[in-house]
Amino acid sequence: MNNPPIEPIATYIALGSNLASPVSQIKSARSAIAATEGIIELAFSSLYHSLPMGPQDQPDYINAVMACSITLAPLALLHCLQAIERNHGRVRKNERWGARTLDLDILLYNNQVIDLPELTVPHSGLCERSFVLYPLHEIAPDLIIPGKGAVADLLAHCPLAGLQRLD
Ligand code: A4P
Ligand code: MG
Repeated sequence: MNNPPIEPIATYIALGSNLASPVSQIKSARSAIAATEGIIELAFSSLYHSLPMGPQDQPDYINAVMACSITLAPLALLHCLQAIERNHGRVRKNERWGARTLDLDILLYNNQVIDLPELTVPHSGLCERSFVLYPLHEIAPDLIIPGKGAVADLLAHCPLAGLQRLD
């Protein structure tokens, strides 16, 4: 039997890349996400240049955040995003926070708190990463993060750490 249709849900997706023409990777990923059945783009932040978090012997990153309206269940969304990562040459290695052509993280799924082996929402790093908070605040200045507070308050306590907004 088919699953019942899901009412449109607001979701926020973080995009990051530091290999193989990062700006092109992010733009291409945006198009791929927006072209996915069950996903409608609502807003897209500026691109941001950021210094690597984690191992320092890797290139700088380009980051952005996208707001979407979706009719996909949380794990279905995760699997769509992982397929887009693979299509962009993402190879998963054992190194934590290592270089990658494309990383797509689900930041928020409406106001739901999800704690599954495969999926944690809100994303665990959301509140302390300038390369996530600043683009998120740019497109959703009044957003409240479930269990964490207002994105504007989180941002006020988050150093830029070298983050630069690109034109
Ligand atoms: N997973 C759990 N919750 C989520 C979620 N909300 N969204 C699971 C997406 N995936 C989620 O992720 C590992 C597993 O997390 C997945 O299998 C999924 O089931 P991954 O993408 O394979 O590995 P990862 O990204 O290396 O791990 P991690 O810990 O998620 O890394 P982050 O937090 O994504 O950080 N520096 C700058 N400047 N900019 C960056 O974008 N990114 C990273 C990666 C490191 N340094 C960076 C940046
Ligand atoms: Mg990831």
